[in-house]
Amino acid sequence: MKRRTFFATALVAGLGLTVQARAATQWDLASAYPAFNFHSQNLAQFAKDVDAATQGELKITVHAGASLFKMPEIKRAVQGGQAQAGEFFMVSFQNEWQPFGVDGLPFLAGNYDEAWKLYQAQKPALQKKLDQQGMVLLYAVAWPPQSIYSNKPIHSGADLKGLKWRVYSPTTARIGELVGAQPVTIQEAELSQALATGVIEGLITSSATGADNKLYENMKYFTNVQAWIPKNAVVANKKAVEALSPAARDALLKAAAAAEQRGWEASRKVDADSIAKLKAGGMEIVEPSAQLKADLAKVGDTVIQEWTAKAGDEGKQILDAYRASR
Ligand code: PCA
Repeated sequence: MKRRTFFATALVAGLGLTVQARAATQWDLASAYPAFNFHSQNLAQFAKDVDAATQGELKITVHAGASLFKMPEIKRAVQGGQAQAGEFFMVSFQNEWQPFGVDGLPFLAGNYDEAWKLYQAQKPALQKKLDQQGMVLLYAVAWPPQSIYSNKPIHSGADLKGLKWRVYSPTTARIGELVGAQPVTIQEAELSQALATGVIEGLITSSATGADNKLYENMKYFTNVQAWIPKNAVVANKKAVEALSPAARDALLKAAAAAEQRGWEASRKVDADSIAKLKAGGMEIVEPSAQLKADLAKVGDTVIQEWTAKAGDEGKQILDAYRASR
């Protein structure tokens, strides 16, 4: 009798705890881009969807604008569980694992359809890598194509020589070196300030980031080279995911799949809208000259060769799978 009571009490206590934990699961999601940016808005919708689908069992607070962690710290924070989830810019982490940078390779994927195929080729290795690091890939969304902003016209590779060149990844730094520019690493969150103080004379980023940061106030030319389409990854800490009820986990992954699709659609639309904003702000939208294209293609080939040598079999598999899917 006594024994039974003990077990019953333990069972009730156990259930009580589980119910309580389920009712109160709170996640922090760290992101680095301004709240009005399309990635951040997508994250806000994702958090809302998860809340609704789990009936409040999982509440995700999105901390946009690098307010919880700066972009370079977010991945490690999720890995270590200081934040249960986060969004990071994959190509910035290429030195840690070369395939993080495959979508930053010049002229490998120049439009959204190709970028999606490249993502599918990268995904199995990416999921595995993140899993080994104690994380789960929730979704990944492309930035609009990356093009050149400058305060003087860029007709050829030689015109980039000597420019103070803002970079955000090993590849953008290497491109800067190859064209004889002066690479300086600056996070998006610090971009406006760097522009205002004249630290930068050129950069390669999306139409969206240009519009978000009103680059037309400091730069005159947008040279539409569309060199690559890099992605943000949204990840969660694996233990935090495993601690969820099966129903909540399922709802989380479903909401993530929806966010991924919504994000890619938004990215296309934001590209067109942002180019219009750049124009309205007084920027000249320039199509690249044949010379510039040829010069950048050469730099691109070098960068891809170097990447392939470093990325080994894993990199080769991704490129082979991508090329076979085109
Ligand atoms: N904007 C971010 C990442 C890529 C992009 O389009 C940046 O410039 O840092």
